[in-house]
Amino acid sequence: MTAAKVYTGDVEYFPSVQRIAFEGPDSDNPFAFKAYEADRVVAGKSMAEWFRFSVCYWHTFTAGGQDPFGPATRTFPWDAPSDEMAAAHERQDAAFEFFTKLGVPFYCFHDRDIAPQGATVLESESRLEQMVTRAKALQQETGMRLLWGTANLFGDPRFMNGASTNPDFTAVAHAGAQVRAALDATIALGGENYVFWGGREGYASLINTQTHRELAHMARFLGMARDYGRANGFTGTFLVEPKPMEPMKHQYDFDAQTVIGFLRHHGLDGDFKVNVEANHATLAGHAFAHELQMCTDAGLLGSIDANRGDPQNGWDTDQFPADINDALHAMIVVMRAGGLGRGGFNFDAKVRRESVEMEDLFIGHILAMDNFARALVIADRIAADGRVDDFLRDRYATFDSGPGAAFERGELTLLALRDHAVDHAVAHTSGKQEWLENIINDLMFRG
Ligand code: XUL
Ligand code: CO
Repeated sequence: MTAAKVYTGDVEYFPSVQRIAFEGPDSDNPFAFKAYEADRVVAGKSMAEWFRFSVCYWHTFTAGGQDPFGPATRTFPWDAPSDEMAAAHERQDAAFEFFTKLGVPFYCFHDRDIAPQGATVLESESRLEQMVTRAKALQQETGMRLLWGTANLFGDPRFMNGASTNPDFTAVAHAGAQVRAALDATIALGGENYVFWGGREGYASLINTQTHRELAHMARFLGMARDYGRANGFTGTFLVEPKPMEPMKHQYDFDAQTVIGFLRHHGLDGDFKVNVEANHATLAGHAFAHELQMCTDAGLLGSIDANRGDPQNGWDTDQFPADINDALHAMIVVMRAGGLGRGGFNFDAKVRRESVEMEDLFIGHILAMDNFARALVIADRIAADGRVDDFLRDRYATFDSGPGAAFERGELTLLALRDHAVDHAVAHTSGKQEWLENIINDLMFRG
């Protein structure tokens, strides 16, 4: 599933790092996997198949650590050429070297990550086409695949008031032009999914916003993108990525349940699913696993942006996912769902601004891949042990037969509920959370 050999272009950008191999739990080599073993079969599927890991272009190859208080702290050698397109070629070579050395099967990009915006719509389209032609050749040479493409509809000042929800129709048209080109790119590269993250789709103040119109425009826009994609051969899944705030105060795609309701209300749920990002869950006041569970229940779990927030910081820190407990609870849900289908685990994550060595980019991804691999193994151990699943099943046993089952089938009236209550007292049954939590902690360290 991963590239057969390491790719290097004219220049080798990461000469100190070779292909990352699995060396097992006793290894102290920072450039080796301790837990992620691509071919190891867990619960009927290889680790590579469970995860379909993906590297994102933006945090790893375009953003060097700039924040509102200071510039980039990492200087990328591929940014050296003064010609923007020459730099884009070098960045693409460096990206494919990184992907193939890390041994992931997938990558993701925004249009502007791989091709710098031109002075006009036409120039932007032609630049993207050039970079897609190059990407196609590199994918063919390495076996790398595209997990998803997307359009950056939040960076350019023309989108400061929104993209598909902009109060100015011409801005909506510019968003449409970008999505058209990004869909063409995704189709040409065999992308498995196409993502909409509505960073500017929201508002700062009701005093200048007609929310009902903006929401209707967003639904219309998504439907137009769906129709264009389907008419032009896109067979993958469209994904909406929820986030409650940042950059806008109120974002329309607040959380998974909001997006699920929106997709169903507008009849988009046959083509669209949800891309759940861990840090966005934190910002919405939810656990990562909660968001995954809501999507699973709705049959709309599409893909995952695997990262983490910070419990003390209220913004999108996009850290590499290092928390085993968080990953474990996510994997329990993903395993029960049977996996992500055409989705994958995309590392929408960045190394800290202070992590300035080029090698740190590898170390961040190795940390995350090992963390999820351990979580998968522990989730499987919990399933095999059976006590948690047995408890969960028994807890709802009153709905499995008799009047509880009739209630679920819709055969009882409110009066029938009342009659049952007259004859029965409620049993005082323990929820056993502490017992279950200790089973999980125990199984985490066994084996
Ligand atoms: C921003 C974010 C985006 C999307 C793609 O918070 O997560 O990078 O994943 O636009
Ligand atoms: Co994301």
